[in-house]
Formats: sequence, structure tokens, C-alpha cells
Amino acid sequence: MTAGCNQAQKSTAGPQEVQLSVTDGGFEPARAEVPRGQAFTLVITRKTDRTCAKEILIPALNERRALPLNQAVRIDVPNGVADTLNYICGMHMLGGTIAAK
Ligand SMILES: [Cu+2]
Repeated sequence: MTAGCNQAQKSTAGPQEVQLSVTDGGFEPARAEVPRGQAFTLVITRKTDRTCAKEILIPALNERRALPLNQAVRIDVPNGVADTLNYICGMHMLGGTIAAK
């Protein structure tokens, strides 16, 4: 009756965090890698006022978030990435990719 109660607890450290910064060069790193299909949290910190990237859009997740200067913004990606996950700024000019490895 209680079959199915076990939870998959493979990792001991909780969801991995992927840190992104917005610098004068855009999103850094422009390409990050995460283990395939594993939950992670994107942590984005905008460190400059000199680009148009004051918002981040992740179309595949229907996410659109403001990026306040010097404040970490956390976006959970509970299903992880099967292949690649693309993000762009609010004006579709700067962006990057998170790839499964
Ligand atoms: Cu932009």
C-alpha cells in the first residue's frame, strides 16, 4: 500500500545553482552546462546598467523576470534541461544557452 512512497534522493546537496551575471559583455557565461534532466536553480545577477538586459525571458518556461541591479534573481528549473534551454533579454538582443551535458 505504501509502494511509491520512496522519493528519488540521488543528490545530497539539493538543487544545483547556476550563476549568471549580466556584465557589459552580456550574459556570462553565455553557455552553461548542467547535468541532463536534473533540477537546478538559475541565479542571475545584473551587474551593469550599460546593457539593455534589464529583464530575462526564458520562453520554454514562460518566465519573464525583471533583473534589478545587483540583486540575485532566482528561477527554479525543476525539470532540468533535456537538451538546451535558451534565454534572452527583454529586447531579444542578448542571451545565452544552458545545455545538458
Ligand atoms: Cu536587450
